[in-house]
Amino acid sequence: MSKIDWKTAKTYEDITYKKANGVARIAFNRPDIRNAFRPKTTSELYDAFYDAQEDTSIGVVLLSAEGPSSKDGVYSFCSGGDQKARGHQGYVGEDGMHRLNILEVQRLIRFMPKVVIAVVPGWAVGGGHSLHVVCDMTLASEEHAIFKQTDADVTSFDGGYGSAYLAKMVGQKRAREIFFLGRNYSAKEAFEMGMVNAVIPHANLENTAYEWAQEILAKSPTSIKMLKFAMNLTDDGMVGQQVFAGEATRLAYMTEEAKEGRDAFLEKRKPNFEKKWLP
Ligand code: S0N
Repeated sequence: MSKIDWKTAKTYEDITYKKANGVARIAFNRPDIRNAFRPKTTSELYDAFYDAQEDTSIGVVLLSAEGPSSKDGVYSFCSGGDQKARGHQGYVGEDGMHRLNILEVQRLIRFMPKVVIAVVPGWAVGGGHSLHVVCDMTLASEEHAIFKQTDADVTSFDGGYGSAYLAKMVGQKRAREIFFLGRNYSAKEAFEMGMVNAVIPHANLENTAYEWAQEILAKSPTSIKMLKFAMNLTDDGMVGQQVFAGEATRLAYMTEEAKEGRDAFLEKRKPNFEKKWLP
C-alpha cells in the first residue's frame, strides 16, 4: 500500500489530529510518560472527536498514539490518568479545577454515529485500557501491545464501560481477573479473550487500520450508524434507546407523511395521511 496522505486537521499540545480519505486519526502525543492523559489532553480529545463527528467527509476515526518514548524506545497507546495531575478530588486542570472529563470522551466515542477503531501500538493501561474497550474495534501490535488494568493499584477506577462493559466483552470471570490481579496480557491473549479484533505485525499496524477503515467506508453510512446504535442499545438503557430512536425519527422525517404533517400544521388544515397503514 502507498503511504497514507495524512493532512494535519488541527494542532494541539497533547494530541495529534490528522485526516485522509474519509478517515480521521486522533493520537496521544505524550509518549515519554506512556501517553498518560491530563485534563488538557481530554479536552483536546473531546474537541478533535467532536470535529470528526461533525465532519460529513469522515466515516471512521482511528484512536492511536505517537511514539515510541524518546527516553527508552517503549511504545504505548495510553497509560490512563496522569498521576502527576492528580489532586485530592481527582485530576486537576490548568485552571485549578478538578475534572473527570475522560468519561465525556468515552461517551462521545460510544454515541458518535461513526466507527471508532482503537489502534494499540504499545501499553494500554488503566484509563487507556478503558478507552480501547469503549472503541468499536481494537487492532493491536503483535510485538509491543500490552493490556493491563492498574485502576485498583492507584485508586482511580472506572466502574462504567471500562469494567462493566469489559465484562460483557470477555466474560465476568476474565474481567474480574483483569481488574483484581492487574496482570499484563499480550495482544494474542487479549485477542483470545475477545477484546481485540486482530493482532497485526507492528510495522503494518497503521496501514492495516487504514485499510479496515476503507472497507467500512465502502458500506452504507446509514446501515453502519444504525447497526452501531443497535448493538449499543441493550447495554445503554434509556440513553441507548434515545440515540437509536433519534435516528428512527430522522428517517421518519424523510417520508411523505412527515412532509404532510408539517405542511398541514403550517397551512392550518387537517393532515391527509392517505391512510396507508403498511403491514
Ligand atoms: C504503563 C506502565 C505499566 C508502563 O510501565 P513501564 O514501561 O515500566 O514504564 P514506567 O517506568 O512506569 O513509566 C515511564 C514514565 O512514564 C511515567 N508514567 C507512566 N504512566 C503514567 C501515568 N499514568 N501518569 C503519570 N506518569 C506516568 C512514569 O512515571 C515514568 O516517568 P519517569 O521516566 O519520569 O520516571 C506504568 O507506567 C504504569 O503502571 N503507569 C500507571 C498506570 C496507571 O495507574 N494509570 C491510572 C489508572 N487510572 C486511570 O487511568 C483512571 C482514569 C480516569 O481518569 C477515570 C476513570 C473513571 C472515572 C473517572 C476517571 C477520572 O477522570 O478520574
